[in-house]
Amino acid sequence: MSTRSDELYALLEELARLTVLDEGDPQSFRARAYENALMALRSAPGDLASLSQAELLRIDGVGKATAKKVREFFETGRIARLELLREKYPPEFQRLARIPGLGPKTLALLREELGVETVDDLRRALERREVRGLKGLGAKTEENLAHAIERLGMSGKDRRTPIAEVIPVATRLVAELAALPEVERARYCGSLRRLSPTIGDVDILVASRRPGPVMDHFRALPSVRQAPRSGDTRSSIIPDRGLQVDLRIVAPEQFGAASLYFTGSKAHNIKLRQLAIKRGWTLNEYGLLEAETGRVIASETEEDIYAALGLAPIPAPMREDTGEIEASAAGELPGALGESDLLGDLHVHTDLSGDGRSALEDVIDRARARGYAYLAITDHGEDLAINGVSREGLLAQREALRELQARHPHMRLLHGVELNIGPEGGLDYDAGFRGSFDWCVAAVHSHFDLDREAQTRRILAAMENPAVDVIGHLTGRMIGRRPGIDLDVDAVLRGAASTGTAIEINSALPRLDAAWEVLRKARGLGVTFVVSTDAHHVDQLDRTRWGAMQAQRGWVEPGSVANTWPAERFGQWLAERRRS
Ligand code: DGT
Ligand code: CA
Ligand code: CA
Repeated sequence: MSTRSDELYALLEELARLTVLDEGDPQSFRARAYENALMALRSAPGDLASLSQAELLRIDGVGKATAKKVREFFETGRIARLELLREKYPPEFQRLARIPGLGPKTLALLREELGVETVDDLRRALERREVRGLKGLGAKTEENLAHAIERLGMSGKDRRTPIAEVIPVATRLVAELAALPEVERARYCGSLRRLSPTIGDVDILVASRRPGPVMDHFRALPSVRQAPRSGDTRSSIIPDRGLQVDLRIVAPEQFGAASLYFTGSKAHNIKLRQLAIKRGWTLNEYGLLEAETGRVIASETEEDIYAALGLAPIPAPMREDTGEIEASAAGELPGALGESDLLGDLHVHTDLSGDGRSALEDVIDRARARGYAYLAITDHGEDLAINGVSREGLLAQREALRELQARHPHMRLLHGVELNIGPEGGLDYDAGFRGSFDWCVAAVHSHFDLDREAQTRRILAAMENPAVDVIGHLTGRMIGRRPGIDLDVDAVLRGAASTGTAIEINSALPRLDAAWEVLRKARGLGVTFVVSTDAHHVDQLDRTRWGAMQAQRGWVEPGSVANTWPAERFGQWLAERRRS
């Protein structure tokens, strides 16, 4: 996929989002049209840039308004309508739309009546109890909004952006920089590279011998079109969504030292520097140096620097100073799960689910192209409103899957389902039908506000159900948007170990669930994990890299991840846990 197309997709997504805001209607017909067109464009073959408006219109799902904008983008590099909307709804204002319970209509009302432009404005209006005076809003709304703002940590200078919103922007910037002739290497560092769930700002590092031209190019890049905020340093630029980007440019031989420094975390760096000082060295963004003479001991790669300090290389997601340096020195660092260690995907939707977008055959082809030895298709159980699938629907899918199995002798196809865990731990369908699946994910999709005791009971009940093989996205959190259910994590982990139920590491960036702190607590308890994508579109089968990094961040041993096991061993494990 070309970077140009990726940029177009990002702009169309933004256009849909801002159209909802502009029309004050979450069901906006025009926004839906952009979204549908986006989906169609993503799966259209060939180079979009070469298509005329008429040819674009021939793609099923692409209407005239979108076709025009696609042409406009490829001809001028911009979409005027989007720029208009961006002006009307600055990033600060857009952040307001992320507050749960604050729909576009209310937002428009707050802006008109109270001049609310930012989250801080809203917080002040809430404190002054001005919101309850508005039409249709009461004291209860005030309370809910205040609670939501506090819970999301959105207010003030320490507000953070969910990683899912930052990765696409940062990836695009890095690709654009890497394509410049003066640039030898480019990567993002900071909390983003450590897979922190929320991001303060983006730190991009470039290796180049000609920093001047690189900085000029950077400013001229399409996604960095907006002017730098006044008073900022040379390197701070705000592309979109109010994100700040720090660009640092170093000489190629310093790339390792600079990567280490700007990846952090700060606490990790400080510990490393202490190790250096003990040896009479200094460590900074330019290298590991002899303190007296300034002689360079190591600087080109991170591995060189770790080695000189007597350490095994530490994967970026682990660098939080939670014992990783000590473990590395003692040779006790957990193995680092790699994307390529995953031999199958065990949580995948097709368009049979209301929210699935890809056909069964396409999903299977893509999984095979990834070289998988096994794949579980897990569409939603019927209890899920709108998106769930009836028993008949699933039985028909089972037939289709059996036929496809004959065409794919080298990949074992499991017919699975994603069951919904009810408030008391009940599940969809009846025991007989549940037991007829090869693989059952069970996950929470409702009742997020029960207390800890009830939530814990509910999960434990699901784990004890003989049909359930794995608990999907353990808490149901959507990072920065919805907190997960409150759980007694220790009890849940013990339950997983004693029942042999696996815990999913969900690779979707908005989820990254179970959280890394939970994974860390599981160490040594004998819990089995699976790393799954929860894909709703074939492209999302590729997000295993985030799941693998999340496993690293949680110190999960690759050997305890069931979908690293060869098909035979995986099959044995499944058969055994089903028997007992
Ligand atoms: P963020 O942006 O709040 O999500 O978190 P980070 O970790 O990206 O922090 P940021 O952007 O302030 O700094 C990027 C990296 O630069 C950080 O992870 C470590 C390094 N760094 C920043 N300030 C210091 C410092 O005072 N001392 C040391 N040793 N390293 C620092
Ligand atoms: Ca940062
Ligand atoms: Ca920074």
